[in-house]
Amino acid sequence: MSTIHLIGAPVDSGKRRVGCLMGPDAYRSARLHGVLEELGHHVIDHGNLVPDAVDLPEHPHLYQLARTVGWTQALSRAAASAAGSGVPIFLGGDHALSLGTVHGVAAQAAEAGVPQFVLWLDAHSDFHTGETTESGNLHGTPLAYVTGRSGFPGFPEVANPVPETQVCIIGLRSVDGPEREMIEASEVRRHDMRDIDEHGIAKLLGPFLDTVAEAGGRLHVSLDVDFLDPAVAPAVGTTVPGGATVREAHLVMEMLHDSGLVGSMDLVELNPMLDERGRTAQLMVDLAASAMGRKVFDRPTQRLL
Ligand code: 5AB
Ligand code: MN
Ligand code: MN
Ligand code: MN
Repeated sequence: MSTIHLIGAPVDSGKRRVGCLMGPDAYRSARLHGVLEELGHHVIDHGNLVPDAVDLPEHPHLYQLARTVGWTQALSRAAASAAGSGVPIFLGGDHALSLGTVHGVAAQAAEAGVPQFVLWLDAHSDFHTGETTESGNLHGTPLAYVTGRSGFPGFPEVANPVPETQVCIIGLRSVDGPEREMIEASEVRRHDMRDIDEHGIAKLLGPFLDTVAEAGGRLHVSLDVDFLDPAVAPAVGTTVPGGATVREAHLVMEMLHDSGLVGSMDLVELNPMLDERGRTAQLMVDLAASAMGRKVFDRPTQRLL
């Protein structure tokens, strides 16, 4: 059984469409705390973080740069301190929050002498830098930042970049031109939806988990709602058809739990404004429960919000 730190991160500055700030409370309303306690874990809800006040001028292209830098600083500190004493689960908030969470857990891992690995479950690669992003939306940039790329003015220095070979993206089906070029020139492991269709998701994830285990590493999991098919997870601003099924996503979570390698997790991009009777929040809570040890046969047949 683990100590689980629930850390609310109502980050809404990573893109134009608002609503992700309600994410943490949607997870609370869907009983995340109780569900994890029922699995026997010691669960502490730390409430919601607030961003540092950062004095930076408006950037001509990068949307809400100062606020996102403020979140990155605050989240990095929180992640570094929680990672040493249990499993933090960050309740987003949009994906810009991972600029801070991965920065923080990687710093703590370096201090502890443990190799940090990252699993990115997402339709998108989030591999833009501040220079390549066309939209200027920073939720499309965290993987480039935490792997140590330049083009992030005002952000904390990345003293402990996650090595490319220690990053795996699964679920890809929407990648912009400059991202594709940078990823193809990198050693980041990546699997698109066709790989999932052709090989099955377990065959993609298994070898990566073996690599983490062999290295004695620790895994940070970043779960973007749009990894899932929008038919089952409508509450996200950046829907892309053709995503993972409910069972594929659960299988990933079940394998993650069996591996015993998960050190921290982000639940990101849930926009409750776009949900239908809370079903996306509910599905994300169910997935988090699977990642923390719930078995298929333990799942309630029906639970109404
Ligand atoms: B998400 C896009 N590549 O840069 C951009 O949802 C989308 O965190 C980014 O994966 C999507 O704006 C970011 C077109
Ligand atoms: Mn994302
Ligand atoms: Mn995405
Ligand atoms: Mn393939």
